[in-house]
Amino acid sequence: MFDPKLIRNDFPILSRQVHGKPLVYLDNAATTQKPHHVIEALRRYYEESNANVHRGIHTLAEEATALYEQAREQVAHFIHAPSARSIVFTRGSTEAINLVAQAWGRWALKPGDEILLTEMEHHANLVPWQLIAQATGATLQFVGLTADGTLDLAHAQALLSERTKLFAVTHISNVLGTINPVADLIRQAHAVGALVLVDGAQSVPHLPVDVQELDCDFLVFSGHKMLGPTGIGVLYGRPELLEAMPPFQGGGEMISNVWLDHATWNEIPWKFEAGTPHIAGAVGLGAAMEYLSALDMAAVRAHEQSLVAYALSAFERLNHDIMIYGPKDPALRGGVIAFNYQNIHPHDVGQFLDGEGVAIRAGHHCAKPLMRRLGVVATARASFYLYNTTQDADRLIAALQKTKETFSVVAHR
Ligand code: C6P
Repeated sequence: MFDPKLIRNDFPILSRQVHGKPLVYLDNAATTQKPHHVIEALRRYYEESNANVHRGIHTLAEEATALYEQAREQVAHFIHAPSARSIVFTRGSTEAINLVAQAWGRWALKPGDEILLTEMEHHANLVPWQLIAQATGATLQFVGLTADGTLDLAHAQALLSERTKLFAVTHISNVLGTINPVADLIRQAHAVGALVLVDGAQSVPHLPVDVQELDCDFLVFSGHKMLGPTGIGVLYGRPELLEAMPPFQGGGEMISNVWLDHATWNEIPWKFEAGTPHIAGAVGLGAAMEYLSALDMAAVRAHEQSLVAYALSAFERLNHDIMIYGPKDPALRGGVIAFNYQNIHPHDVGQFLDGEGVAIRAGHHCAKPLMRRLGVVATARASFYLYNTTQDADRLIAALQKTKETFSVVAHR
């Protein structure tokens, strides 16, 4: 039975106070807190098995290598990848997208080719494509949005053509919360011969993702947004694509043999892991996946959906002049609620809420083109995760009530 009140006991940071008030952590789209299980896995790794991987023949090196490769197996299992060969460890979603843009893009793109993106992408799934388009002569196309913040699916269909070589699309928007119908989009893109990269930074932590069912070519996500450490992330790639792509970075570990003037490459996935990797990070991510799997990702999704439904109706009852972005239907959105008061700057809202012990994010959320599309420079954003409760939503709403009262007084002085 999924019980967020019990789950909270596993997260030591959630019992701290901020400005003399119990912390309500609602900045989970930025990064998540860590359970004992992950902290303990990191401690155990450093206290008992720390060594470099794939290099030594001593016991610690063998243990560290086994733990690192076991984490890769755990990742493959978590996203239902057919084999751990298709799992490349990166620093995060950003590095994973840059890897595909540089390694696949430089190899596969030529002038006249098109890369299809959407207007709701995070900078991480936009700027790497701008760079590779400039380098190769490929052009960028963008799927527009409907008034309620969903993708314009007719526009996507119209833009897909035999010129489209890659469709890179976010699974869940980090601003609108919109859950995109990626399985349908992948089918449509494949029908014109395009590959699809799914940005799973906001989806893999929050709902069941099965790469075989989706039939995506690439999937990226970040460990720190799913209870794991910062500095570790994942690129899933179809093995035949990873085999065909040239390396991303050169150095130790990614080679098979090296001469003074040339080198040959290691097998996948190590071909894409130059240098000493974040071994402890991978071990921590494996532990995070263990923890999430024990809770069951379908239960995580159900909890977040009901929490967002609860919070959205509480927002409505507030009856403030608040604009909420993204689809109204909680079934169509993840755990993110971005909003703006008409007359209070989102940074002021964020700062006032911090004084109440409520942590949210305010800013452009690394999605400046989307902000422009929404006609704002920034929004406030509350984002929920498995350890949040309806009491947290109540604390948010009570703090917003106080914000409104305080700023109304200031405005009328
Ligand atoms: N969004 C947010 O507060 P990294 O930084 O590499 O772990 O993740 C990048 C990234 C890529 N795609 C999406 C959809 C994202 O939401 C993010 C990270 C955080 O919204 C930090 S800006």
